[in-house]
Order: sequence, then structure tokens, then C-alpha cells
Amino acid sequence: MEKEIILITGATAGIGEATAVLLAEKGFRLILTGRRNDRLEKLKTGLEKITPVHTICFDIRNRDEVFRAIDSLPSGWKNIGVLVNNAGLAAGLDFFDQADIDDWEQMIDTNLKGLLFISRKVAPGMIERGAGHIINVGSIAGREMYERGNVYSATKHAVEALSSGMRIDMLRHGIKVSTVSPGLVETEFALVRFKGDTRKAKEPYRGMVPLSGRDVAEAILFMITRPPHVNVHDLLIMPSAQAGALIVHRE
Ligand code: NDP
Ligand code: 8X3
Repeated sequence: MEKEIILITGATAGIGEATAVLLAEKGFRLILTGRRNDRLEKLKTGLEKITPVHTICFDIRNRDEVFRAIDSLPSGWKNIGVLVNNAGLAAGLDFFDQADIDDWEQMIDTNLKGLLFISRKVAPGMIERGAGHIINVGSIAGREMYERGNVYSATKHAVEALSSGMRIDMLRHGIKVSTVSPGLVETEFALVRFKGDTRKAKEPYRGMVPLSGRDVAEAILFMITRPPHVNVHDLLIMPSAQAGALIVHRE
């Protein structure tokens, strides 16, 4: 039997890319999205050897682009069984009174509005089929505030809140909604947060072993592969050396 179709947003790097690789290894059919088409194409070329892959390149902040992208799916790719809302970022790490307001807009538009646009567009197909699973990537920053984390942390708190709200509203349709909330994961996240400053980007992971994208991918796989009567609402996954957002044991 053909395995279900899984759409992963932000599959061009980090957690999304690692999830694409792991789910391809498990034989799921994949729709991979992101803004960097060269990376999508490279990933597709590699993974197509083991599973069918379809890519769509769009900016998740743009509602029209999101809607057009989903409308444009070829007939064999329309029945999305699982949506992994992973695309997201932190832009800057600044005190509230000094932060760049463009950074705030980028985080709110990507982490919140992007997640909402694509979920709202994909959900009707799941409702029609009476089954589906939406997995939102939250963060330890969605559980705790930390200094200079202000708006990033607020978007991830909102992801937590929205996941609960979506789960309640989707209950009557038999659609599962889950959140996976990681601590420090070594991806391009810090490089993006610090706008390409490689020295600053190494600092969060100094003297400790962070999670890898693959570690989070395995948590996502666990959620996806539960039987129909089981839904993992929320999975907080941390490096062993991290006990809280800023509580890290460094060698
Ligand atoms: P990466 O920077 O490695 O990957 C981020 C992904 O999001 C990329 O594929 C990027 O693709 C995509 N993305 C960003 N902006 C947009 C956009 N406007 N439109 C479409 N896609 C976009 O970071 P991570 O893998 O670490 O981050 C993935 C998720 O995990 C995020 O939601 C992040 O908040 C969360 N997270 C990360 C943690 C960490 O420590 N790394 C910890 C907890 C949560 P492209 O640039 O090609 O568009
Ligand atoms: C990313 C983890 O601690 O940098 O969500 O906010 S943290």
C-alpha cells in the first residue's frame, strides 16, 4: 500500500531537511517547500531515488503564494495526510527597546501567519477525507521567556496556543494536531538569527552537545506513526545538557 503524503514546510535546511530525509527513508511520499529552489531541487534529486518527491518553492509569509502553491499541486499530490509546520526563524536577539521592528514583522509573518495560511489551506482536504495530522514545530522558547527573546518567544508561545486551539476545533473532524518543542538544535537557525555572523552563531552550542535535526525528525516520526486512536499532543525534546531555555551545562 502507498504510504501517505507528508508536506514539510522549511525543508531546505535544518530540522525540515532532516525530517524529509528520515521520512523518505521510511517510504513516505513527500511535498517539500521553502524559498531556496536550488536546495529543494538538490534534495529532490537525492530523495527521489527512494521515494516520490514533489517540491514547491514559495514564501510562506505571502498568503497568495501559499494558496497558489497548494492549488497548483498535481492531482496525485493533493491528498496531504500530514502537514509539518516547520518553517520558521528567529531574527535578531535584542532587547525589546532596541530591536529592529522589521525583525519582529518577519518572525510574526513567518512563524505565525505563515503557519496559519498553510494550515487553513490544507485543512479542508483533510476534513473532506475525515483524517489528517498537523504537526507544529514550537520551541522551548514557547514555554519560557528569556532575556532578548521577546518577539521570537512570543511567536512560539502563540504556536503553542494555536496548536491547542486548532486541536480543539479539529476534534470534530477527526484530525490530530500536535506540537514538537525542541531545545537547542544545531541547524542554520543561529546563523539566521545572527544574520550570517558565524562567530556569534557558534556561541549557543559552545561546550555542549545540541540536538541534531535528525533527533527532532525522529520525534516527528514517532508522532506520525502512532496508531489512529493515539495523538501525542506535545513533545518537549531537549539536549541532555539543557534543563531550560538558558540553563545549559557547558564543559
Ligand atoms: P533553519 O534555519 O535551519 O531552517 C529554517 C527553514 O525555514 C528553512 O528551510 C527555511 O527555508 C524555512 N523558512 C524560513 N523562512 C521562510 C519563509 N519566509 N518561507 C518559507 N520557508 C521559510 O532552522 P531550523 O531547522 O532550526 O528551524 C526549523 C524550525 O524549528 C523553526 O520553526 C524554528 O523556530 C524551530 N526551532 C529551532 C530550534 C533550534 O535550536 N534550531 C529550537 C526550537 C525550535 P528557506 O530559507 O529556503 O525559505
Ligand atoms: C530555538 C531555541 O532557545 O534559541 O527555538 O529560543 S532558543
